[in-house]
Amino acid sequence: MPEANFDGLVGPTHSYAGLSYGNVASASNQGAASSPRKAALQGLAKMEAVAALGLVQGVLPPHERPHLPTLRARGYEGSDAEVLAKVAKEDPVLLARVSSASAMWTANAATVMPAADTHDRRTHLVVANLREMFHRAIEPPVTERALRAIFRDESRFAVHAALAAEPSARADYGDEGAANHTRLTASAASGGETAGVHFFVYGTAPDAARVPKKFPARQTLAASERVAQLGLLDRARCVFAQQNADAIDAGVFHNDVIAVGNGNMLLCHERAFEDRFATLASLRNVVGESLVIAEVRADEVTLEDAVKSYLFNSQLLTLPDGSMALVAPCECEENPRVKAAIDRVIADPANPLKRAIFMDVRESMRNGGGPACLRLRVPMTDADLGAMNRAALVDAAKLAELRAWVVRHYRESLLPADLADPALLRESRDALDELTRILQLGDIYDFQR
Ligand code: SUG
Repeated sequence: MPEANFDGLVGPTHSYAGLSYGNVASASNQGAASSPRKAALQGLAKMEAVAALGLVQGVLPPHERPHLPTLRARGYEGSDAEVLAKVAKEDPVLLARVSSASAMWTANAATVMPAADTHDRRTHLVVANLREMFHRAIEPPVTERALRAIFRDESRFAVHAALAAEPSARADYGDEGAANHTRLTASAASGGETAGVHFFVYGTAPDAARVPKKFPARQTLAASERVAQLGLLDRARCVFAQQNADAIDAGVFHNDVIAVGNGNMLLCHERAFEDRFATLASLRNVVGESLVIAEVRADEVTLEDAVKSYLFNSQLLTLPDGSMALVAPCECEENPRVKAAIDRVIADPANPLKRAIFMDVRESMRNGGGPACLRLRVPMTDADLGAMNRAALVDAAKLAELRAWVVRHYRESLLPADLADPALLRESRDALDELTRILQLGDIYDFQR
């Protein structure tokens, strides 16, 4: 069975607040009007397109936003409406932070290590701590509850809490989840039956010769190593490599903005890794000679074009017939150099990639989130699939139900000033309360407890 993709449903407070330093799109769209409804519908259309390829598609819920418990923990008192009014006046950036719908980018929810690769033969999911950005560092507790509600059977799944985020000389754990992790196999098969190699890409380490000068390196080597250890992986089947520091400074804040791998194929930019030759050689060594590395040269696609088009944030998927498809943002089709690079890779018979599908996820893209950011991959076996909470999977009926739910609850348009509107808080809670019933998640939100 091929891997399953769990996409994040965009939340009702989706907005452009310029919260992510080092994320070029987020910074450049700060203050723009957003459309939560359009964003959520674009996400559902992508899920529908991937499901139509014959793949298993699931969904992860948005988080409760604005997150009042975070504001109360920081000393804001009174009714919910009073708290919102006070924080809007005193600290609008804090209000934007606790209102971000950033949990939609589920590539940052966790790192997934399937049963085929772990010593106890369970699938391990380590929730990402996302400690580098305040608005994302409040995600882990609810992400953990959602994952536990979906991957309930402890004889098959082990959900781990996020790594404790305090930096110390011994263990500096900055963890961004699957966005800095790729699982490769010796064939196109990427599902739970096939043994995999785990490729962890970090931005910084204590002995790194070069680190980014301008923007933060979010993933640390210590965190990647700890995740591999918690997942009970065989160290001989893990490769750790440093991300290119110049790429981070060009806006590549996660590795999945510059490289994507699936099965026996790695599609990457030539400036993805700090030590390009050693990194690719160790991957070839561990995965084996069947590994296909499709590199895109800087004279074909500049780092700037890679960041603007999000070419490498495409989903590289193995289809039921064993060939691969690339689900790319439509921005890639509109950039002639990027489109030519995709065509070149598809035309090369050595590559398993046979087709590209272009999707409009512009609402998410404006915050630096492409198709691959929006999904968490879970390689499963048929038995795993039978053991999970299947209400979190989507088929035509569930997609129709979710579309109707979005149209019922989501606003057409939102401005940063609207985040203080107590009606928005009520609308969001009503929507999420209903969603937990649709997805049979139980009471995962603070307002439900
Ligand atoms: O963490 N953007 C997200 C985008 C995450 C993309 N994920 C992956 N590459 N896997 C981030 O920077 C922007 C929110 C704002 O500015 O309003 C934001 O959080």
